[in-house]
Amino acid sequence: GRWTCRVAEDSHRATEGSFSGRIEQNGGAEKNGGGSGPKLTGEPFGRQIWTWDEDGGALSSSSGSGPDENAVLEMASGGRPHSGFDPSVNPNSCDRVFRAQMIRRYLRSGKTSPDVTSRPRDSKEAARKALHFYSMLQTEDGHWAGDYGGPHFLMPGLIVAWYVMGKPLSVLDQKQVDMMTRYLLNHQQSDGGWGTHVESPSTMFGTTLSYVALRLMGKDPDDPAMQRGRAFIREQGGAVMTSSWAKFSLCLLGAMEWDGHNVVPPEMWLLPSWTPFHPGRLWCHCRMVYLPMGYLYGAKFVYDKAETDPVVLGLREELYTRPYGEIDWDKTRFMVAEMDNYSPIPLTMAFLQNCLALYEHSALLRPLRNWVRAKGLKFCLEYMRAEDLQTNYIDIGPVNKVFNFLSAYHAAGGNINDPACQAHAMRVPDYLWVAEDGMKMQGYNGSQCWDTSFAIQAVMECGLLDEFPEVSAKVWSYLERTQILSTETSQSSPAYEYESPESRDMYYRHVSKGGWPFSTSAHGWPISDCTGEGLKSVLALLEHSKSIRAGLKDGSLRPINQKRLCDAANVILTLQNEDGGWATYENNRGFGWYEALNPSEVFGDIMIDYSYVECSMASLTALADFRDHVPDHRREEIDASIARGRKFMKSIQRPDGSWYGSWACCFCYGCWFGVEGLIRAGEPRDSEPIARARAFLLRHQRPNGGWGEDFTSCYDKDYAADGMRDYGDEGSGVVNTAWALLALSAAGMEEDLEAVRKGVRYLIQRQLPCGDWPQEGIAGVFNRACGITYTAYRNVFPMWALGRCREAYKEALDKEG
Ligand code: LAN
Repeated sequence: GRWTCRVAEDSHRATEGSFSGRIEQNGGAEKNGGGSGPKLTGEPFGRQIWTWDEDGGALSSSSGSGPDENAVLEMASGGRPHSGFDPSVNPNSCDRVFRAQMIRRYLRSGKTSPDVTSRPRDSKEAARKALHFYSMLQTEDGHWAGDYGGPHFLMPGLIVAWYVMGKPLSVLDQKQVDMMTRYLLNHQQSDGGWGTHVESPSTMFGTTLSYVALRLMGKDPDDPAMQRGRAFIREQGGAVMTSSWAKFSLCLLGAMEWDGHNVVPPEMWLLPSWTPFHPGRLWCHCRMVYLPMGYLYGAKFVYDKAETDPVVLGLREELYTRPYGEIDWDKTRFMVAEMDNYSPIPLTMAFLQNCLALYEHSALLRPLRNWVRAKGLKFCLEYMRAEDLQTNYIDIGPVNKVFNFLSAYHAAGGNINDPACQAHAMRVPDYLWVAEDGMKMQGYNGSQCWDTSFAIQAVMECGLLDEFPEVSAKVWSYLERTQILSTETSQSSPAYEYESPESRDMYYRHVSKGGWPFSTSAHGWPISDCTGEGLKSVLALLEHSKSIRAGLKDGSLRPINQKRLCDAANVILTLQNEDGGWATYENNRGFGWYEALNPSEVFGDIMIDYSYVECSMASLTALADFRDHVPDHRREEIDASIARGRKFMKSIQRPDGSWYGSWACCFCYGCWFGVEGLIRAGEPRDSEPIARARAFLLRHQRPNGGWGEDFTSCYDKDYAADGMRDYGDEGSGVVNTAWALLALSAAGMEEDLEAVRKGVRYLIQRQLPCGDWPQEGIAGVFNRACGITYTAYRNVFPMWALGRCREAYKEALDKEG
C-alpha cells in the first residue's frame, strides 16, 4: 500500500466514500447503503487529504513501465539522501512523499523532467529550470500543495479529543495512528523531550503533550522512548509545570483536575459590547480558541471513563512527582517551567484570575453563576455553530477545529453519529499531512492560495508566463474558484447565509465576499494580505490573458469580471486601520493594554490584531495595481489609503533600517515587504528610508554572498547574528537570500549591482541539478514563538529573486564582475 494525497473533487469522493463504511464499523448506528452517507459542503478546489491505498503498490516503480523510482526520489528529496529521516541532521522534512507522488504522475503522463546533467549558464536558465521543476508539483486543480506542519502542540490536542470520544474510527483509524506515532517518535530529542515546534529546544509544552499523545495511541510506559520522555517531564517538576494550553488538554482527559487550570468563563461573551474589554475585540485566532475553551471549561468536560481507564490512571502516576490525590491543584494554576514562559502571565491577569477563581468557587454566588453560565454556554454553542457552518466545518485553525468538534460532541450528548459530529469528522483529514517524518497535524488546512499567488507572481517576473501557459491557466482557475463567495459552489455553501450585516455583527465577522483566503474557499476566512496577493495575481493574469489563452490547447479561461475585482479592493479598503496599516483578518478592534490580559505563557502579541508590515505591503501594492487596472473605482479613497499606508510603513521601520517580520524568519522577510511596499507607494528609490534598509541588508550579507537568519531572530526580536548555523550553508540560506535580493532589486540601485550579483551567484550555485533548492531551516513563524513550515518557499522565492534581479540589472547581472 501507499499514502496518496488526493485533491479537489477526488478528495471529496474519497472522504464521502470511506465515511459511510466507517460509521457502520463504529457500532452500526447508521446503515448507509450505496453512497447515501453524509456529504461535504463547500468548494472542493484546494482540498488535499491523505488516504492509505492498499492497492497503491500497483502504481509503484517495480511494476511495468513506470518512471525510474530512484530518479523520482532523487528529485523529491530536496538534496538529501533519500532514505529515512534524520532529525539530528535536519528536523525539517522536505515533503518527499508528496513530491515523489507528483513527480511520478508527471513523468507517467509522458512529460519530461528537467535535465539533471546540465548546469544553467545564467540567471534566466536557472529560473527556467526552477519553474520546470516546480511545475511538476502543481496539482490538477491548479494549486501547489505542501507540508504545512512544524508546530508540535497541535496533533496531541486532536489525539486527546479522539480518545475522550471513544477513539472513533471515523476520526482516526489505525493507519493514521501508526503514522502519527512515527512522527512523534521521530521528533523526540536527545534530552528525551519535544519542542514547541520542530526546531525548538525541548519545552514542557511540547513534551507533556507529545508524551500523552503517544500513551493514548498505545505506547507502553516502559518503552525506552517513554521512559526518557517521562524523565524529562519529572525533572522539570512534573506536568504541573507545563503551560496552560497543555493543561487544558490534560483536564479534558482527566489527567489533571480543573482546579489546576485558570478560569475560562464562557460568560465573558455576555459582556455588553460597549465595555472596553470584550472578547469580540480579540484577534480572531485568540477569540476562536478561547470560545470552545470557555465552553468546555464552563461545562467542566472530563472524559467519562477517566476514573477507570488504565491509560488515564497510569498518566496520573507517570506525569507527576507527587501522588495525584495529594496535589493542591489551586496552587498549581500559575506554575510554569522557565523554558515555556515566553510571555509570563502579567500581574493584572494573575489578579483577575484570582478574582475569577473566587467567583468560580463561591457557594454564595452559585445560583447567579449557574444562571449566567447557562446563558454563556448557550451563546458559545451558537457561535461555534456559526463558525462551523461558515467554514464548512474546517474552522479557522487547528486548535478551535478540535475543540469545536469536542464541544459539538458534548452538546450532542456524546453521540459521535450526530450530524454535526460527522461533519466535523469528515474535515479532520483536511489538517493532516504525510511526509517522510510521519503524519502531522498542520497549522492550517494548508497554504494553497498563498503559495499559489506567490508562485504566479514569481513566474510573471521571470518572464516565463508564455513558456508555461498551462501552469498559468491552472493558477487562473484556482484563484478564480478560490475567491470567497464569488463562485456558484461557494454561494451554495451554508457560509453564504452568514454574510448579512446582522449575522456578521452577531458573530464579530468582517466582510468576506470578494476576499481571498490563505488556503481554500471552503475555509472561508479572508485575510488582508492573502486578498492583496490574490488580487495582484489575478490582475497580472488578466493582463497576460491573451498570451495565456494562445498557449492553451482549448483556449478557455473562466471569466473574472470587474465587479469581483472591485469587491476585493473594497475588502482591502475596509481593512485599513486607523494607524494607516493593515492587520491580518480584521481591523484592530481592541487596545494595546489587552496584552496585559494574555493568558497564554507560550505566545506573545496574540490578544489583538496589529498592523503588520507584511499585511500593509500586500494590501497597499494590491490597491496600487488595482488603481492602474480600474482607474475610476473609488479613486480618491484609494489614493488616500495608499498615502496613509506609506506613512505607516515608514513609521514602523527600525532605526537600523530593517522591519521586523512577524510571519516568517524574519528581518530579511520584513525588509522585502518594507522596501517593495514603499517603492510601490511612490517612495523615491534614493530616499533615506530605502537607503537605510539597503544598508541594513548589505551589512548582513555573508562572505559566501548569501543571507541567513533563523527562527531565533523572531523569538528574540533581534537579528540572529550567527546566521542559520545548523540547517543552511555557512550561515546562509536560500530563502533568506531570496528575500534580501527581492528587496534590493525592488530598489534596483546601480551601487548594489555587485552585492546582488554575488547573491544571485549564490542562489545559482545552491540550486540542485533538478532545479529544486535544498530544504533548510524552518521559514515561517507565528505569535513570536512558534515556527511553521512553508515547503514552497524554497522553490518560489529563489526563482522570483532570480527573475526580479535579472529584470532590474539585465545582462550586467550575469557578467563577470
Ligand atoms: C497564519 C498563516 C498565514 C499568515 C500570513 C497570511 C502569512 C500572515 O501574513 C498573516 C497571518 C497569517 C494569516 C497566520 C496567522 C497565524 C496562523 C493562523 C498562521 C501562522 C497559520 C497557523 C497560525 C495559527 C494561530 C496556529 C494555531 C495556533 C494558535 C495559537 C491558535
